[in-house]
Amino acid sequence: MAEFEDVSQKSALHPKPKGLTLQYGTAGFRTTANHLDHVMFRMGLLATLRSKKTKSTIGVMVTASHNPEEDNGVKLIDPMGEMVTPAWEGYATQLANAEQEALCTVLKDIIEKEAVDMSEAASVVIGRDTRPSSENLSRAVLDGVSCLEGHSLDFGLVTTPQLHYMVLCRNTSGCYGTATTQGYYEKLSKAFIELTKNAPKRTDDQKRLLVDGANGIGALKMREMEPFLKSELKVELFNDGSSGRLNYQCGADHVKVQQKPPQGMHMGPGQRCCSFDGDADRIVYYYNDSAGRFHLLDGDKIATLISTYLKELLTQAGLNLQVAVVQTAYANGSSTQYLEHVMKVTVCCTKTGVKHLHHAAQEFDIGVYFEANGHGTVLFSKKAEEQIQQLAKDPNASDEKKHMAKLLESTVNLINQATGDAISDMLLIEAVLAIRGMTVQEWDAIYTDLPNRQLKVKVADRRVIDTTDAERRALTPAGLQDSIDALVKKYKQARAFVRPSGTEDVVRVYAEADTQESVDGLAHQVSLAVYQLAGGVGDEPKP
Ligand code: G16
Repeated sequence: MAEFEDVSQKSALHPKPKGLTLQYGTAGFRTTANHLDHVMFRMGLLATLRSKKTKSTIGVMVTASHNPEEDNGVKLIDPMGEMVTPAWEGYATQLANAEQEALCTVLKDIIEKEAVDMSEAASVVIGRDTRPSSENLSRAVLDGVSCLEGHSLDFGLVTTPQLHYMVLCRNTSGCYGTATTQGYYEKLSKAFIELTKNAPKRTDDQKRLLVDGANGIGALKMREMEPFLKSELKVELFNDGSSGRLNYQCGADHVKVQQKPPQGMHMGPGQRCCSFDGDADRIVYYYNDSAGRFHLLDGDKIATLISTYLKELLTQAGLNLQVAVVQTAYANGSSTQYLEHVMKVTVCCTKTGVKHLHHAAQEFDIGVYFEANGHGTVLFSKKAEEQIQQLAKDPNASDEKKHMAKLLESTVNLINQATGDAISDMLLIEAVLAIRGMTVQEWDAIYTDLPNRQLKVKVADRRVIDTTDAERRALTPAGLQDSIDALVKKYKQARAFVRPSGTEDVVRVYAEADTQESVDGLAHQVSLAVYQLAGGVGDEPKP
């Protein structure tokens, strides 16, 4: 086939460093940017095949999200805006790792296995974050698409969730929304303004929100969106990319892991603040109290706020729809306890990675999913959306119930159901707080987090750690889980687990216990166990 000659020729312009092997991780490929040109070209090829196979638009986002600026990566987006399926993740790994001379054979194998009709048209949309390497890497993706005669549309600088949204809009013929950034701003801001009409009158101070843009794409897009919000939200942007480095001492990951504010933000006591991550698909909130103590409101607190709000609306609307919350092993024990025992919602736990949470959330009428790191959204089933719409226009329903249904409709419109979205989540949180007349302190007081700590350990090969039970227990290396169990027993209300990261070359350690001192001790001892039993490299972890 002519296109294979083209693939052979063009792939020589995007050579694979010999012997380099990469794994499609938690959210695609991620490594230092200068190792990724061939991967991008090949993901352009794969996205084109996926588009031919599904007869739909596929998305390719060039980003390494929370990773340092010198890294880069790629996320593939399936037709309904969700992450690509596990089988195609496998193909992505095979393609990325094929040596130059084997590339066409691997490609042909995938075409055969998936019975891809090469005469089908293909459409691929591409976006990128603000990393200096992203522009060239996205050109490599475009090269891959054109090699297999796919049609491409380059959205340039967009947040990851904006690209997910574009894919979903295009594959629903515009039913989900208009597939432009303008369409995205209009849809979300209209819903936000509708919702905040139901809030008690707010002062400018109450509308004020400090936003840390992680020196990334989220800051640029927040600036673009601001005029659409008609002063219903008064955003003050910090770390907007005009000087600092991407994710350096700022951004959602830094704030969550370090449990401290980002650099450069001037927070008055009680002031609501939030941080986006490098591609604006995660958000965490925080404030300093009058004693100067830092309080973090992470994905767990966000899930609690949103699910409480939804449950209340559903009860008042008289709709019998099941709300469930999906979490991961990182969810703070207090949040799970509160959701299960006080709110009485179904809670389930999946492996890390939005692809797993998204999938689990689809099983419920309304699935609220959030990772503790602030990555999440809400999924409404078709049944839920239909019941809400019917009630909103039911002539026999009471005004009160219709009003609740209208609030639910605007809530649905405000949420990016394709994936977790910092901007959409932020607007939803702001709307909920406004409607309920709630301060950030009152939100924080819903439950108290157990003290917790996250650490990273460098090992020679993180794949030696295999886990089970939604990553809460380690199967290998031998003896590691027994050591963790023994350590956990020494502390009160304690829990700990370890897992290999799928985005960074580290093993992650998580611990929680009754006091900060205990949890810091436990996390350190578990890190030592990882270092000793899983082939630690470099200096031994220090307390
Ligand atoms: C990605 C994933 C998240 C995951 C995070 C960390 O986030 O989308 O679901 O929680 O990586 O994953 P790991 O612990 O495996 O490194 P992002 O925001 O970096 O794309």
